[in-house]
Amino acid sequence: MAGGEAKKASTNANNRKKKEVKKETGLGLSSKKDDNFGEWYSEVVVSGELIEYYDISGCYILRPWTMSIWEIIQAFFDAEIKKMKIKNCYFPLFVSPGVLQKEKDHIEGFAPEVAWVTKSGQSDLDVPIAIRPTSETVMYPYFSKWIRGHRDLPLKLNQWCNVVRWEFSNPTPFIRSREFLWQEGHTAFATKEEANKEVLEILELYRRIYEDYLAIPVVKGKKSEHEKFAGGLYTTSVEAFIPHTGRGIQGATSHCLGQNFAKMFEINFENDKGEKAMVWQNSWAYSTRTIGVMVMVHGDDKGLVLPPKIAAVQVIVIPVPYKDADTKGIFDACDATVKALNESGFRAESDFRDNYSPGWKYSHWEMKGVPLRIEIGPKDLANDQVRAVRRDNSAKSDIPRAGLVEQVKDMLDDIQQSLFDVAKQNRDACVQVARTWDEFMEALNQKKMILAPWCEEEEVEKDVKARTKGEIGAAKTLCSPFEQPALDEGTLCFASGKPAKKWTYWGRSY
Ligand code: 87F
Repeated sequence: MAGGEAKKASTNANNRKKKEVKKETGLGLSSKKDDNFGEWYSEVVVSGELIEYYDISGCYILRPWTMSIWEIIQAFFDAEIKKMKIKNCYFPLFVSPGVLQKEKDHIEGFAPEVAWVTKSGQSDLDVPIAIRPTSETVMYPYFSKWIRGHRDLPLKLNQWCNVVRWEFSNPTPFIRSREFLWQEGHTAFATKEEANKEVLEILELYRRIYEDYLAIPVVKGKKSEHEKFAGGLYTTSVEAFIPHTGRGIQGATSHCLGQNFAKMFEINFENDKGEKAMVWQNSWAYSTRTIGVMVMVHGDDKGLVLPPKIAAVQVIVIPVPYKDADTKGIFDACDATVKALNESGFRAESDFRDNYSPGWKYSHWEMKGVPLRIEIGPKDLANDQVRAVRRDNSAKSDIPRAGLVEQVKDMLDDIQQSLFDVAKQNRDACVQVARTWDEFMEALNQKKMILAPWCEEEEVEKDVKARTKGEIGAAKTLCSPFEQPALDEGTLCFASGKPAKKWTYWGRSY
Protein backbone atom coordinates (compact mmCIF):
# COMPACT_ATOMS: atom_id res chain seq x y z
CA MET A 1 0.00 0.00 0.00
CA ALA A 2 1.35 3.45 -0.87
CA GLY A 3 1.98 5.80 2.06
CA GLY A 4 -0.91 8.14 1.26
CA GLU A 5 -3.40 5.32 0.96
CA ALA A 6 -2.24 3.66 4.16
CA LYS A 7 -2.82 6.94 5.97
CA LYS A 8 -6.26 7.29 4.42
CA ALA A 9 -7.26 3.76 5.45
CA SER A 10 -6.16 4.30 9.04
CA THR A 11 -7.99 7.64 9.19
CA ASN A 12 -11.13 5.96 7.89
CA ALA A 13 -10.87 3.31 10.59
CA ASN A 14 -10.40 6.05 13.18
CA ASN A 15 -13.43 7.87 11.93
CA ARG A 16 -15.50 4.73 12.15
CA LYS A 17 -14.36 4.19 15.73
CA LYS A 18 -15.20 7.78 16.72
CA LYS A 19 -18.68 8.73 17.80
CA GLU A 20 -20.91 8.82 14.72
CA VAL A 21 -22.32 12.31 15.25
CA LYS A 22 -20.40 15.01 13.40
CA LYS A 23 -19.60 18.18 15.26
CA GLU A 24 -19.96 21.75 14.05
CA THR A 25 -16.48 21.75 12.58
CA GLY A 26 -15.38 22.01 8.99
CA LEU A 27 -18.61 23.47 7.66
CA GLY A 28 -17.92 27.18 7.46
CA LEU A 29 -16.65 29.05 4.41
CA SER A 30 -12.95 29.86 4.39
CA SER A 31 -13.27 33.11 2.39
CA LYS A 32 -15.25 36.21 3.26
CA LYS A 33 -17.45 38.10 0.82
CA ASP A 34 -15.74 41.41 1.63
CA ASP A 35 -12.17 40.08 1.58
CA ASN A 36 -11.99 37.84 -1.46
CA PHE A 37 -15.19 37.97 -3.43
CA GLY A 38 -14.05 35.62 -6.21
CA GLU A 39 -13.06 32.84 -3.87
CA TRP A 40 -16.08 33.42 -1.68
CA TYR A 41 -18.34 33.00 -4.72
CA SER A 42 -16.68 29.76 -5.89
CA GLU A 43 -16.93 28.39 -2.40
CA VAL A 44 -20.56 29.40 -1.87
CA VAL A 45 -21.88 27.81 -5.05
CA VAL A 46 -20.13 24.52 -4.21
CA SER A 47 -20.82 24.43 -0.44
CA GLY A 48 -24.39 25.54 -1.04
CA GLU A 49 -24.73 22.47 -3.30
CA LEU A 50 -25.73 24.46 -6.38
CA ILE A 51 -22.67 23.53 -8.43
CA GLU A 52 -20.05 20.84 -8.69
CA TYR A 53 -16.92 21.62 -10.65
CA TYR A 54 -16.29 19.44 -13.69
CA ASP A 55 -13.11 18.33 -15.42
CA ILE A 56 -13.73 20.53 -18.47
CA SER A 57 -12.94 24.18 -17.78
CA GLY A 58 -15.97 26.43 -17.93
CA CYS A 59 -18.44 23.54 -17.56
CA TYR A 60 -20.30 22.95 -14.32
CA ILE A 61 -22.67 20.37 -12.93
CA LEU A 62 -25.98 21.95 -12.02
CA ARG A 63 -27.11 20.07 -8.92
CA PRO A 64 -30.76 19.58 -7.89
CA TRP A 65 -30.58 22.65 -5.61
CA THR A 66 -29.89 24.73 -8.76
CA MET A 67 -32.40 22.99 -10.96
CA SER A 68 -35.24 23.54 -8.52
CA ILE A 69 -34.57 27.31 -8.65
CA TRP A 70 -34.34 27.20 -12.44
CA GLU A 71 -37.63 25.27 -12.65
CA ILE A 72 -39.49 27.79 -10.48
CA ILE A 73 -38.57 30.76 -12.67
CA GLN A 74 -39.10 28.63 -15.74
CA ALA A 75 -42.62 27.76 -14.56
CA PHE A 76 -43.40 31.47 -14.10
CA PHE A 77 -41.98 32.59 -17.43
CA ASP A 78 -43.36 29.67 -19.40
CA ALA A 79 -46.89 30.31 -18.11
CA GLU A 80 -46.59 34.05 -18.89
CA ILE A 81 -45.40 33.56 -22.48
CA LYS A 82 -48.16 31.00 -23.02
CA LYS A 83 -50.66 33.73 -22.07
CA MET A 84 -49.02 35.77 -24.85
CA LYS A 85 -49.71 32.90 -27.30
CA ILE A 86 -46.03 32.08 -27.67
CA LYS A 87 -45.50 28.38 -28.44
CA ASN A 88 -42.66 26.15 -27.32
CA CYS A 89 -40.65 24.20 -29.87
CA TYR A 90 -37.29 22.49 -30.11
CA PHE A 91 -34.73 22.87 -32.89
CA PRO A 92 -31.60 20.71 -33.23
CA LEU A 93 -28.40 21.35 -31.29
CA PHE A 94 -26.26 20.97 -34.42
CA VAL A 95 -25.80 23.56 -37.14
CA SER A 96 -24.36 22.94 -40.59
CA PRO A 97 -21.54 25.34 -41.52
CA GLY A 98 -23.42 26.77 -44.51
CA VAL A 99 -26.40 27.72 -42.36
CA LEU A 100 -24.25 29.08 -39.53
CA GLN A 101 -22.33 31.39 -41.85
CA LYS A 102 -25.33 32.51 -43.86
CA GLU A 103 -25.65 35.69 -41.82
CA LYS A 104 -21.98 36.70 -41.95
CA ASP A 105 -22.12 40.04 -40.14
CA HIS A 106 -23.99 38.53 -37.25
CA ILE A 107 -21.61 35.60 -36.78
CA GLU A 108 -18.36 37.41 -37.58
CA GLY A 109 -17.46 38.75 -34.16
CA PHE A 110 -18.67 35.61 -32.44
CA ALA A 111 -16.90 33.05 -34.68
CA PRO A 112 -14.03 32.26 -32.24
CA GLU A 113 -16.59 31.12 -29.67
CA VAL A 114 -18.29 28.56 -31.89
CA ALA A 115 -17.53 24.93 -30.94
CA TRP A 116 -17.36 22.32 -33.70
CA VAL A 117 -17.77 18.55 -33.89
CA THR A 118 -15.14 17.26 -36.31
CA LYS A 119 -15.07 13.50 -35.71
CA SER A 120 -17.24 10.48 -35.14
CA GLY A 121 -15.16 7.83 -33.46
CA GLN A 122 -11.75 7.96 -35.14
CA SER A 123 -12.92 9.18 -38.54
CA ASP A 124 -13.13 12.80 -39.55
CA LEU A 125 -16.58 14.01 -40.52
CA ASP A 126 -16.88 15.02 -44.20
CA VAL A 127 -18.31 18.32 -43.04
CA PRO A 128 -17.69 19.59 -39.50
CA ILE A 129 -20.85 20.44 -37.56
CA ALA A 130 -21.24 23.45 -35.26
CA ILE A 131 -22.93 23.39 -31.86
CA ARG A 132 -25.51 26.16 -31.48
CA PRO A 133 -24.30 29.28 -29.69
CA THR A 134 -27.79 30.77 -30.32
CA SER A 135 -30.42 29.69 -32.84
CA GLU A 136 -31.12 32.51 -35.31
CA THR A 137 -29.48 30.72 -38.22
CA VAL A 138 -31.00 27.38 -37.19
CA MET A 139 -34.56 28.65 -36.99
CA TYR A 140 -34.94 31.38 -39.58
CA PRO A 141 -34.75 29.21 -42.71
CA TYR A 142 -37.90 27.52 -41.35
CA PHE A 143 -39.54 30.85 -40.56
CA SER A 144 -39.03 31.57 -44.25
CA LYS A 145 -40.65 28.26 -45.18
CA TRP A 146 -43.56 28.47 -42.75
CA ILE A 147 -44.52 32.11 -43.32
CA ARG A 148 -46.41 32.64 -46.57
CA GLY A 149 -49.24 35.07 -46.01
CA HIS A 150 -50.33 37.53 -43.32
CA ARG A 151 -52.51 34.79 -41.83
CA ASP A 152 -49.33 32.93 -40.84
CA LEU A 153 -48.36 35.89 -38.67
CA PRO A 154 -47.47 36.49 -35.98
CA LEU A 155 -45.22 33.44 -35.60
CA LYS A 156 -44.15 33.32 -31.97
CA LEU A 157 -41.78 30.55 -30.88
CA ASN A 158 -39.69 29.85 -27.80
CA GLN A 159 -37.33 27.07 -26.90
CA TRP A 160 -35.82 25.94 -23.61
CA CYS A 161 -32.40 24.56 -24.33
CA ASN A 162 -28.67 24.59 -23.76
CA VAL A 163 -26.20 26.58 -25.85
CA VAL A 164 -22.42 26.39 -26.12
CA ARG A 165 -20.08 29.39 -26.40
CA TRP A 166 -16.41 28.53 -26.11
CA GLU A 167 -15.42 31.50 -23.98
CA PHE A 168 -11.77 32.12 -23.20
CA SER A 169 -11.98 34.82 -20.53
CA ASN A 170 -12.14 33.56 -16.98
CA PRO A 171 -15.11 31.20 -16.58
CA THR A 172 -17.38 31.70 -13.56
CA PRO A 173 -20.22 29.35 -12.57
CA PHE A 174 -23.58 30.67 -13.86
CA ILE A 175 -22.08 34.02 -14.89
CA ARG A 176 -19.80 32.92 -17.70
CA SER A 177 -19.85 29.22 -18.56
CA ARG A 178 -19.15 27.45 -21.82
CA GLU A 179 -22.48 25.66 -21.79
CA PHE A 180 -25.55 27.18 -20.22
CA LEU A 181 -29.30 26.80 -20.08
CA TRP A 182 -31.61 29.49 -21.36
CA GLN A 183 -34.84 30.16 -23.15
CA GLU A 184 -34.61 31.83 -26.53
CA GLY A 185 -37.69 33.44 -27.98
CA HIS A 186 -37.91 34.18 -31.69
CA THR A 187 -40.95 35.94 -33.08
CA ALA A 188 -42.07 37.43 -36.39
CA PHE A 189 -44.77 40.07 -36.97
CA ALA A 190 -46.42 41.83 -39.87
CA THR A 191 -45.80 45.25 -38.35
CA LYS A 192 -43.06 47.05 -36.47
CA GLU A 193 -45.57 48.27 -33.86
CA GLU A 194 -46.45 44.71 -32.82
CA ALA A 195 -42.75 43.85 -32.57
CA ASN A 196 -42.00 46.97 -30.48
CA LYS A 197 -44.83 46.13 -28.09
CA GLU A 198 -43.63 42.58 -27.53
CA VAL A 199 -40.03 43.68 -26.84
CA LEU A 200 -41.30 45.62 -23.81
CA GLU A 201 -43.75 42.96 -22.65
CA ILE A 202 -40.94 40.42 -22.52
CA LEU A 203 -38.62 42.89 -20.81
CA GLU A 204 -41.26 43.41 -18.13
CA LEU A 205 -41.35 39.63 -17.53
CA TYR A 206 -37.57 39.70 -17.11
CA ARG A 207 -37.93 42.52 -14.58
CA ARG A 208 -40.45 40.43 -12.66
CA ILE A 209 -38.10 37.41 -12.61
CA TYR A 210 -35.38 39.56 -11.07
CA GLU A 211 -37.41 41.77 -8.77
CA ASP A 212 -40.37 39.60 -7.73
CA TYR A 213 -38.67 36.20 -7.66
CA LEU A 214 -34.95 36.75 -7.15
CA ALA A 215 -35.43 39.93 -5.07
CA ILE A 216 -32.86 41.81 -7.16
CA PRO A 217 -33.46 45.41 -8.29
CA VAL A 218 -32.84 45.98 -12.00
CA VAL A 219 -32.85 48.93 -14.36
CA LYS A 220 -34.81 48.59 -17.58
CA GLY A 221 -33.32 50.40 -20.51
CA LYS A 222 -31.92 50.52 -24.00
CA LYS A 223 -28.42 49.41 -24.97
CA SER A 224 -26.16 51.80 -26.85
CA GLU A 225 -25.52 51.24 -30.56
CA HIS A 226 -22.13 49.88 -29.60
CA GLU A 227 -23.41 47.42 -27.00
CA LYS A 228 -26.58 46.28 -28.77
CA PHE A 229 -26.85 42.92 -30.58
CA ALA A 230 -25.17 43.82 -33.86
CA GLY A 231 -27.59 41.76 -35.92
CA GLY A 232 -30.62 43.68 -34.65
CA LEU A 233 -32.28 47.09 -34.74
CA TYR A 234 -32.21 47.85 -31.03
CA THR A 235 -31.61 45.97 -27.79
CA THR A 236 -33.34 46.45 -24.46
CA SER A 237 -32.09 44.89 -21.25
CA VAL A 238 -32.50 44.60 -17.51
CA GLU A 239 -29.28 45.56 -15.74
CA ALA A 240 -28.32 44.48 -12.24
CA PHE A 241 -25.37 45.62 -10.16
CA ILE A 242 -23.01 43.72 -7.85
CA PRO A 243 -21.95 46.18 -5.13
CA HIS A 244 -19.06 44.01 -3.87
CA THR A 245 -17.25 44.08 -7.20
CA GLY A 246 -18.65 47.36 -8.45
CA ARG A 247 -19.74 45.72 -11.67
CA GLY A 248 -22.92 45.96 -13.65
CA ILE A 249 -24.33 42.77 -15.09
CA GLN A 250 -26.72 42.37 -17.98
CA GLY A 251 -29.58 40.31 -16.58
CA ALA A 252 -31.50 39.49 -19.77
CA THR A 253 -32.05 41.00 -23.20
CA SER A 254 -35.02 41.60 -25.46
CA HIS A 255 -34.11 42.62 -29.01
CA CYS A 256 -36.06 44.09 -31.86
CA LEU A 257 -34.29 42.65 -34.89
CA GLY A 258 -36.09 44.88 -37.36
CA GLN A 259 -35.98 43.38 -40.85
CA ASN A 260 -32.26 42.51 -41.00
CA PHE A 261 -32.74 38.79 -40.64
CA ALA A 262 -35.88 38.84 -42.78
CA LYS A 263 -33.77 40.21 -45.64
CA MET A 264 -31.02 37.65 -45.14
CA PHE A 265 -33.30 34.65 -44.76
CA GLU A 266 -36.01 35.89 -47.13
CA ILE A 267 -38.77 35.80 -44.57
CA ASN A 268 -41.46 37.37 -46.72
CA PHE A 269 -45.24 37.31 -46.70
CA GLU A 270 -48.13 38.57 -48.74
CA ASN A 271 -49.83 41.32 -46.77
CA ASP A 272 -53.56 41.99 -46.61
CA LYS A 273 -53.32 44.18 -49.71
CA GLY A 274 -51.77 41.35 -51.70
CA GLU A 275 -48.31 42.98 -51.69
CA LYS A 276 -45.05 41.24 -50.84
CA ALA A 277 -43.69 42.41 -47.47
CA MET A 278 -40.94 41.52 -45.03
CA VAL A 279 -41.58 40.44 -41.44
CA TRP A 280 -40.45 42.33 -38.33
CA GLN A 281 -38.64 40.12 -35.86
CA ASN A 282 -37.69 39.99 -32.19
CA SER A 283 -35.51 37.70 -30.15
CA TRP A 284 -35.10 37.54 -26.39
CA ALA A 285 -33.39 35.41 -23.78
CA TYR A 286 -32.58 34.93 -20.13
CA SER A 287 -30.25 32.25 -18.86
CA THR A 288 -28.96 30.43 -15.77
CA ARG A 289 -26.90 33.59 -15.21
CA THR A 290 -29.95 34.81 -13.23
CA ILE A 291 -28.99 32.33 -10.49
CA GLY A 292 -25.40 33.60 -10.32
CA VAL A 293 -26.59 37.18 -9.89
CA MET A 294 -28.88 36.04 -7.07
CA VAL A 295 -25.98 34.29 -5.29
CA MET A 296 -23.74 37.35 -5.64
CA VAL A 297 -26.34 39.84 -4.44
CA HIS A 298 -27.79 37.97 -1.45
CA GLY A 299 -25.11 35.52 -0.30
CA ASP A 300 -23.18 36.20 2.91
CA ASP A 301 -20.32 34.77 4.96
CA LYS A 302 -22.49 31.84 6.05
CA GLY A 303 -23.29 30.88 2.47
CA LEU A 304 -26.28 31.19 0.16
CA VAL A 305 -29.31 33.29 1.05
CA LEU A 306 -32.30 32.22 -1.05
CA PRO A 307 -35.40 34.38 -1.49
CA PRO A 308 -38.39 32.30 -0.33
CA LYS A 309 -40.11 32.44 -3.71
CA ILE A 310 -37.36 30.48 -5.43
CA ALA A 311 -36.16 28.25 -2.57
CA ALA A 312 -36.73 24.50 -3.07
CA VAL A 313 -37.00 24.29 0.71
CA GLN A 314 -38.52 27.39 2.30
CA VAL A 315 -38.63 26.05 5.84
CA ILE A 316 -36.30 23.46 7.33
CA VAL A 317 -37.52 21.87 10.54
CA ILE A 318 -34.82 20.55 12.87
CA PRO A 319 -35.44 18.45 15.97
CA VAL A 320 -33.28 19.38 18.96
CA PRO A 321 -33.52 16.36 21.25
CA TYR A 322 -31.78 16.32 24.64
CA LYS A 323 -30.56 13.21 26.41
CA ASP A 324 -33.58 12.46 28.55
CA ALA A 325 -36.12 14.54 26.69
CA ASP A 326 -39.21 13.18 24.98
CA THR A 327 -37.48 12.48 21.67
CA LYS A 328 -40.51 10.87 20.11
CA GLY A 329 -42.68 13.83 21.10
CA ILE A 330 -40.16 16.20 19.46
CA PHE A 331 -39.98 14.17 16.26
CA ASP A 332 -43.78 13.96 16.08
CA ALA A 333 -44.03 17.74 16.53
CA CYS A 334 -41.55 18.18 13.65
CA ASP A 335 -43.59 15.85 11.46
CA ALA A 336 -46.81 17.66 12.30
CA THR A 337 -45.19 21.05 11.59
CA VAL A 338 -43.95 19.97 8.18
CA LYS A 339 -47.32 18.41 7.36
CA ALA A 340 -49.24 21.57 8.32
CA LEU A 341 -46.90 23.75 6.25
CA ASN A 342 -46.98 21.42 3.23
CA GLU A 343 -50.77 21.32 3.33
CA SER A 344 -50.84 25.11 3.22
CA GLY A 345 -48.62 25.09 0.15
CA PHE A 346 -45.23 25.81 1.69
CA ARG A 347 -42.11 23.89 0.75
CA ALA A 348 -41.08 22.55 4.16
CA GLU A 349 -38.92 19.58 5.12
CA SER A 350 -37.49 18.12 8.29
CA ASP A 351 -33.94 16.93 8.81
CA PHE A 352 -34.14 13.78 10.95
CA ARG A 353 -30.66 12.49 10.11
CA ASP A 354 -29.22 10.92 13.25
CA ASN A 355 -25.56 11.13 12.26
CA TYR A 356 -25.45 14.93 12.42
CA SER A 357 -25.81 17.20 15.43
CA PRO A 358 -28.41 20.01 15.45
CA GLY A 359 -25.57 22.55 15.27
CA TRP A 360 -24.13 20.90 12.20
CA LYS A 361 -27.58 20.91 10.58
CA TYR A 362 -28.02 24.62 11.33
CA SER A 363 -24.78 25.43 9.47
CA HIS A 364 -25.62 23.05 6.65
CA TRP A 365 -29.02 24.58 5.89
CA GLU A 366 -27.66 28.09 6.38
CA MET A 367 -25.00 27.30 3.80
CA LYS A 368 -27.76 26.16 1.44
CA GLY A 369 -29.62 29.42 2.06
CA VAL A 370 -32.95 28.06 3.37
CA PRO A 371 -34.96 31.19 4.30
CA LEU A 372 -36.44 29.96 7.58
CA ARG A 373 -35.31 27.39 10.15
CA ILE A 374 -37.66 25.96 12.73
CA GLU A 375 -36.12 24.29 15.77
CA ILE A 376 -38.16 22.12 18.10
CA GLY A 377 -36.62 21.12 21.47
CA PRO A 378 -37.98 19.96 24.83
CA LYS A 379 -38.79 23.49 25.99
CA ASP A 380 -40.68 24.27 22.78
CA LEU A 381 -42.59 21.01 23.11
CA ALA A 382 -43.55 21.85 26.69
CA ASN A 383 -44.72 25.34 25.70
CA ASP A 384 -46.48 24.17 22.54
CA GLN A 385 -44.33 26.51 20.47
CA VAL A 386 -41.48 26.39 17.95
CA ARG A 387 -38.40 28.52 17.55
CA ALA A 388 -38.04 30.25 14.17
CA VAL A 389 -34.73 31.64 12.90
CA ARG A 390 -34.54 33.81 9.78
CA ARG A 391 -31.66 33.21 7.39
CA ASP A 392 -31.52 36.79 6.13
CA ASN A 393 -31.07 38.61 9.45
CA SER A 394 -30.69 35.78 12.03
CA ALA A 395 -33.74 37.11 13.92
CA LYS A 396 -35.13 34.53 16.34
CA SER A 397 -38.72 34.26 17.51
CA ASP A 398 -40.90 31.82 19.42
CA ILE A 399 -44.12 30.98 17.63
CA PRO A 400 -47.12 29.26 19.25
CA ARG A 401 -47.93 26.14 17.26
CA ALA A 402 -51.55 27.23 17.00
CA GLY A 403 -50.84 30.17 14.69
CA LEU A 404 -47.85 28.62 12.98
CA VAL A 405 -48.91 28.60 9.34
CA GLU A 406 -50.05 32.23 9.40
CA GLN A 407 -46.86 33.37 11.11
CA VAL A 408 -44.65 31.44 8.71
CA LYS A 409 -46.48 32.96 5.77
CA ASP A 410 -45.93 36.47 7.14
CA MET A 411 -42.29 35.77 7.87
CA LEU A 412 -41.56 34.38 4.40
CA ASP A 413 -43.31 37.36 2.80
CA ASP A 414 -41.30 39.66 5.00
CA ILE A 415 -38.02 37.92 4.15
CA GLN A 416 -38.77 38.16 0.43
CA GLN A 417 -39.55 41.89 0.71
CA SER A 418 -36.68 42.64 3.03
CA LEU A 419 -34.13 40.91 0.76
CA PHE A 420 -35.30 43.13 -2.07
CA ASP A 421 -35.29 46.27 0.09
CA VAL A 422 -31.78 45.64 1.38
CA ALA A 423 -30.50 44.79 -2.10
CA LYS A 424 -32.09 47.98 -3.42
CA GLN A 425 -30.59 50.13 -0.65
CA ASN A 426 -27.17 48.64 -1.41
CA ARG A 427 -27.60 49.12 -5.15
CA ASP A 428 -28.88 52.69 -4.76
CA ALA A 429 -25.94 53.52 -2.50
CA CYS A 430 -23.70 52.56 -5.44
CA VAL A 431 -25.39 54.84 -7.96
CA GLN A 432 -23.49 58.06 -8.49
CA VAL A 433 -24.42 60.95 -10.77
CA ALA A 434 -21.40 62.33 -12.65
CA ARG A 435 -21.51 65.44 -14.82
CA THR A 436 -17.82 65.84 -15.54
CA TRP A 437 -14.94 63.55 -16.45
CA ASP A 438 -13.33 64.06 -13.04
CA GLU A 439 -16.53 63.16 -11.23
CA PHE A 440 -16.87 60.15 -13.50
CA MET A 441 -13.34 58.88 -12.77
CA GLU A 442 -13.73 59.42 -9.07
CA ALA A 443 -16.99 57.45 -9.01
CA LEU A 444 -15.49 54.69 -11.16
CA ASN A 445 -12.58 54.33 -8.74
CA GLN A 446 -15.14 54.00 -5.97
CA LYS A 447 -16.74 51.06 -7.85
CA LYS A 448 -19.92 52.98 -8.57
CA MET A 449 -22.61 52.56 -11.17
CA ILE A 450 -22.49 55.94 -12.82
CA LEU A 451 -25.42 57.89 -14.22
CA ALA A 452 -24.04 60.47 -16.60
CA PRO A 453 -25.34 62.79 -19.33
CA TRP A 454 -24.01 61.53 -22.66
CA CYS A 455 -23.98 62.83 -26.22
CA GLU A 456 -24.79 59.29 -27.44
CA GLU A 457 -21.90 59.25 -29.89
CA GLU A 458 -20.29 55.88 -30.46
CA GLU A 459 -16.83 57.45 -30.84
CA VAL A 460 -17.11 58.98 -27.39
CA GLU A 461 -18.17 55.65 -25.92
CA LYS A 462 -15.14 53.95 -27.50
CA ASP A 463 -12.96 56.75 -26.19
CA VAL A 464 -14.28 56.28 -22.64
CA LYS A 465 -13.49 52.58 -22.95
CA ALA A 466 -9.95 53.36 -24.10
CA ARG A 467 -9.35 55.99 -21.43
CA THR A 468 -10.51 53.69 -18.61
CA LYS A 469 -8.73 50.58 -19.83
CA GLY A 470 -6.84 48.83 -17.05
CA GLU A 471 -6.31 45.58 -15.24
CA ILE A 472 -9.81 45.33 -13.85
CA GLY A 473 -11.52 46.19 -17.12
CA ALA A 474 -12.77 49.32 -18.87
CA ALA A 475 -15.96 51.23 -18.20
CA LYS A 476 -18.74 50.92 -20.75
CA THR A 477 -22.36 51.87 -21.09
CA LEU A 478 -24.77 49.56 -19.28
CA CYS A 479 -27.98 51.09 -20.62
CA SER A 480 -29.93 54.31 -21.03
CA PRO A 481 -32.74 53.85 -18.51
CA PHE A 482 -36.29 54.18 -19.80
CA GLU A 483 -36.96 56.29 -16.72
CA GLN A 484 -34.90 59.34 -17.64
CA PRO A 485 -34.26 62.07 -15.06
CA ALA A 486 -34.91 65.54 -16.47
CA LEU A 487 -32.11 66.62 -18.81
CA ASP A 488 -31.88 70.39 -18.39
CA GLU A 489 -31.24 72.62 -21.41
CA GLY A 490 -27.54 73.05 -21.99
CA THR A 491 -26.48 69.89 -20.13
CA LEU A 492 -23.21 68.71 -21.59
CA CYS A 493 -21.80 65.23 -22.14
CA PHE A 494 -19.51 64.24 -19.24
CA ALA A 495 -16.92 62.86 -21.65
CA SER A 496 -17.02 65.02 -24.78
CA GLY A 497 -18.46 68.32 -23.61
CA LYS A 498 -20.95 68.20 -26.51
CA PRO A 499 -24.66 68.65 -25.84
CA ALA A 500 -25.99 65.65 -23.91
CA LYS A 501 -28.88 63.62 -25.34
CA LYS A 502 -29.54 60.98 -22.67
CA TRP A 503 -28.79 60.02 -19.10
CA THR A 504 -26.91 56.75 -19.37
CA TYR A 505 -25.60 54.23 -16.85
CA TRP A 506 -21.89 53.48 -17.11
CA GLY A 507 -19.61 51.16 -15.22
CA ARG A 508 -17.37 48.16 -15.26
CA SER A 509 -19.34 45.07 -16.02
CA TYR A 510 -19.35 41.28 -16.25
C1 87F B 1 -21.65 33.47 -29.83
C2 87F B 1 -21.34 32.73 -30.96
C3 87F B 1 -22.09 32.88 -32.10
C4 87F B 1 -24.02 35.93 -28.80
C5 87F B 1 -22.71 34.34 -29.85
O1 87F B 1 -29.37 37.72 -27.27
C6 87F B 1 -23.15 33.75 -32.15
C7 87F B 1 -23.46 34.50 -31.04
O2 87F B 1 -25.26 35.62 -32.01
C8 87F B 1 -24.55 35.44 -31.03
N1 87F B 1 -23.01 35.08 -28.75
N2 87F B 1 -24.79 36.11 -29.89
C9 87F B 1 -25.90 37.07 -29.81
C10 87F B 1 -27.18 36.39 -29.42
C11 87F B 1 -28.33 37.24 -29.77
C12 87F B 1 -29.71 36.75 -29.37
N3 87F B 1 -30.02 35.41 -29.75
C13 87F B 1 -31.31 34.91 -29.38
C14 87F B 1 -30.05 37.00 -27.96
C15 87F B 1 -31.34 36.50 -27.48
C16 87F B 1 -31.68 35.15 -27.96
